Amino acid sequence: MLTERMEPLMGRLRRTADDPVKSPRTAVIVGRLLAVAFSICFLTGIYSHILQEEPAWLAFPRPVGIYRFTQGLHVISGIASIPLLLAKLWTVFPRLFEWPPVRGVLHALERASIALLIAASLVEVAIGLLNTFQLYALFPFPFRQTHFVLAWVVMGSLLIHIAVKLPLITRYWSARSTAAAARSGEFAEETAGEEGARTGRVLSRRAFLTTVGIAVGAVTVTTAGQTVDSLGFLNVFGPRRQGVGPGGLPVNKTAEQAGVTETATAADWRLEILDGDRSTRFSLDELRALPQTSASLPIACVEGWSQMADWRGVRMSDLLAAAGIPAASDLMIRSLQERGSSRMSEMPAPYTADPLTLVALELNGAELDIDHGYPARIIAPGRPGALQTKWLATIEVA
Ligand SMILES: Nc1nc2c(c(=O)[nH]1)N[C@H]1C(S)=C(S)[C@@H](COP(=O)(O)O)O[C@H]1N2
Ligand SMILES: [Mo]
Repeated sequence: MLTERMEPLMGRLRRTADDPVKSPRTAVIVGRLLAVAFSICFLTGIYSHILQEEPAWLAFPRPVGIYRFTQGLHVISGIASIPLLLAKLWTVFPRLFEWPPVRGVLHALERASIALLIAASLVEVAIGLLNTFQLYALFPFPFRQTHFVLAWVVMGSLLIHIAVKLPLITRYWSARSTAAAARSGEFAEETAGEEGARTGRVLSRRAFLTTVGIAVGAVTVTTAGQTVDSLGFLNVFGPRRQGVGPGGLPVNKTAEQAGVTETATAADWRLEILDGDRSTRFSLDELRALPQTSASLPIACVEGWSQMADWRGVRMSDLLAAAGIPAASDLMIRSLQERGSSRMSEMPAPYTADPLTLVALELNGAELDIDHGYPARIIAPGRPGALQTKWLATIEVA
């Protein structure tokens, strides 16, 4: 009964397959681009995820902007994949209504993997985009872990999808192979849209792909400026503006939001270095009296914005030496902030010993603004912004 009523509808949907926009060739073209965007996003995402776990074996402090580059690429490729994903769904839409919906066990598995791929991809890019706007409080699950697990689901189901579709992908890989398939007559239904070459309807594919290209370009150039300096002036939708903020640098969390306005400005503030039960305390003047080092290092936030800045302060290794502690020590760094996920960070020895890792007291030639971590903050090369702890309270040898 249901089948009888559904068939004509499904038939009608299926017939749109002779539209070149919905032909396998278009699906392959868009699919290739999407696979590239997803792969870049996946690899840079894995790197970011592992870095946040602070393993010493992955300490790459050089080049200093390495994380700025990979995370910028992660968010750029993630945002670019949104119009590509929508275009791909549009292209294959008729085929999602294949009838009968299941033709056997293998076919059922294949369709299930596609359903999983579509659902996981949509959720993945949606929560990623929300994260760039710091809206992760919107969902009731931990962002980073969920984003990480879903990434594997997306890539796993994508690999299955590619494996299943491999004959079709190779058939429609190039214009030449597509023409050969059309000529052979063997794939008449699939290549129906390719007939448009004569009727002029192939133009609609070109128009479609041009539209997709413009959409990808538009979302990219209007957001990439949050991390690519030369595109800063086009940054309309990126949530952070380069150069805007105290000291010419954006602020991710203000002192007020972190609840440290009073403790950070208290006259009795001391930076405490702890090693077992030994404690050494430094006032701000005592920190200023130690040798001062300058370093140009970026703040590179996981959310996709980043900016270079000039920092000045005490080298971490000099500070540890002043407290009688070897430079290459694993550290636990704590902020005055009492709540919130970025109130502390671990620092593996390779970063601690790095001559560019500073307890910064100055930013861009002036005393640190309270929103940038006054009286003292961490700045280290090649690390995610979330680990550049502001409003330091204690540094403990782990
Ligand atoms: N104590 C503390 N330090 C912190 C944070 C925080 O919330 N609390 N945010 C971190 C994050 S996520 C980033 S990206 C950088 C941003 O530094 P900025 O606000 O000085 O630009 O600070 C880091 N240090
Ligand atoms: Mo961040």
